[in-house]
Amino acid sequence: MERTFLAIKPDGVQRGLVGEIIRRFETKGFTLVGLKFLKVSRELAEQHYGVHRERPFFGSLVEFITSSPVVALVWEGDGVIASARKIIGATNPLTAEPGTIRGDFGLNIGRNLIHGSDAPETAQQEIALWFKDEELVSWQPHLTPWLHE
Ligand code: DAT
Ligand code: MG
Repeated sequence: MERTFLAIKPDGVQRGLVGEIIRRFETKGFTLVGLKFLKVSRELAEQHYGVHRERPFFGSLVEFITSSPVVALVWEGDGVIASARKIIGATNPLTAEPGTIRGDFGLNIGRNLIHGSDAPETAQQEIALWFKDEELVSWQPHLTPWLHE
């Protein structure tokens, strides 16, 4: 079953949007399999955003993500990686569609509330980077027959 990694960034936590953001994935019908609340170390931040190391915004991105706690999440479901990206919206909240998390709650590309894995390979890498195997919970929601034919 497909899994993706999401993180509610420091701005989402500070603005009291943790419940609202989690609610969107819960009510869509995806299954929560991992959740933790943590202050991100510089090492973890630099690994997580390693692909952006050469970009001009890398320093401020690492500063921001380590500045205040985040909520790390793993969600499971058919097509969850692409669907979560749609629920999150475009990288720049100003141009993100209304109805998406970034479109509804954000203004600025450096304060875009939530991270979501962009492909199966990055999802796998990010889940392994942020969670130990034993921190992920496989379970069968009783709602399944009401969500899937
Ligand atoms: P996304 O988070 O939509 O996957 P990304 O992987 O291209 O976007 O970039 C990672 C984060 O870096 C993004 O959420 C916000 C920040 N970022 C990206 N492009 C930026 C830019 N041009 N200026 C400032 N921050 C930027
Ligand atoms: Mg990305």
